Amino acid sequence: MIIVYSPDHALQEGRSELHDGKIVPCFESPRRAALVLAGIEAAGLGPVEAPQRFGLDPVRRVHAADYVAFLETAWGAWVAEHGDHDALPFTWLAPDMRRVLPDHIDGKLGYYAFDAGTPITAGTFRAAGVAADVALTGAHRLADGAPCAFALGRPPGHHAGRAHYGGYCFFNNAAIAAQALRDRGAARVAVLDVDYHHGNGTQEIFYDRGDVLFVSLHADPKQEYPYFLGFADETGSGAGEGATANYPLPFGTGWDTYAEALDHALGRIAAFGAEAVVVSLGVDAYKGDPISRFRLDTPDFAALGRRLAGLRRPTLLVMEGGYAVEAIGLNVVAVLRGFLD
Ligand code: SP5
Ligand code: ZN
Repeated sequence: MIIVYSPDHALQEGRSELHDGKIVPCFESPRRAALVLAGIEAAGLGPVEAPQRFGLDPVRRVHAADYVAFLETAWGAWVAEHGDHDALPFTWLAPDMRRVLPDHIDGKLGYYAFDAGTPITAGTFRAAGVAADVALTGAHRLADGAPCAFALGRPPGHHAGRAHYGGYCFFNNAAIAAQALRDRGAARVAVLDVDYHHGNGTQEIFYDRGDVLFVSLHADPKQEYPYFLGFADETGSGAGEGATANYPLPFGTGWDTYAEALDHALGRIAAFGAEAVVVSLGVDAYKGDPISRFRLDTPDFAALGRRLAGLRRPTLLVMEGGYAVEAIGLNVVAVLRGFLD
């Protein structure tokens, strides 16, 4: 399987995030991708290829131009105001307030962010651009005829919406790749999100579109982050009515419950007639994940990979979450091996 990877992901190295009322070291770290690559090399999977550069036009196919420009300039504005340490917002827009873009960087962070877990650093914009290039390279490989590819990038993407960031995500790599597949001629593309957290950004981006199906298995937002999207009654709007499907699952979900929902989700993708599938591949449903509460074990990830392959469609796997760093390589390799079986 083609693995797309660049070491430039390490340009995003946040220092800390707000977690359980404390400032703690970031869970989303460069070690994650390095350990996944090490696992892939140890398993003899490959070839590992560098991404091509696509620039920002394909990013702006799913993100607002003002949002992209904000990310490009935020670090400089932050340093000028506060000095050379990570930028985090401390206040946000409540629904009854006015959505007017502030001039001050602190207000801008609150305008575009939705959590205090996603630091902007000196390298954030470049790293996010490389992560988009990694996903885009995989998408173009599929469009050129490859049956599958794995986009091993970070920062992750599925929480990033058209004009907001959060959940360790800045550019929505999976959405950018899905749009690129559409632009390369796939009439219908499905995004299957198996990260433990709901892919609120991806859902928002495609919510009113009938050409991209979004299907997500995740912890019930009544109990878990991101809390404010991902309920079962969200099914799309307008031309996208029926092209969103959410499977919220309870804390403690293990493979049996998960597999039942997964089979249902895969049935939706087959019925939709997807010509290509983008998988938002988080492995944070793992039983040992430090911030998650599902119970999948490493062999279950192999079973997940086998089921994904059972769709028998061109498939791009895009790295999302997974924070049990000691197991992240094994879990991702299990998915890839299961897929290739
Ligand atoms: C890409 C991705 O997986 N992003 C996840 C972002 C989650 N950030 C907030 C996590 C809050 C977890 N709270 C769990 C409490 C455990 N004591
Ligand atoms: Zn996640």
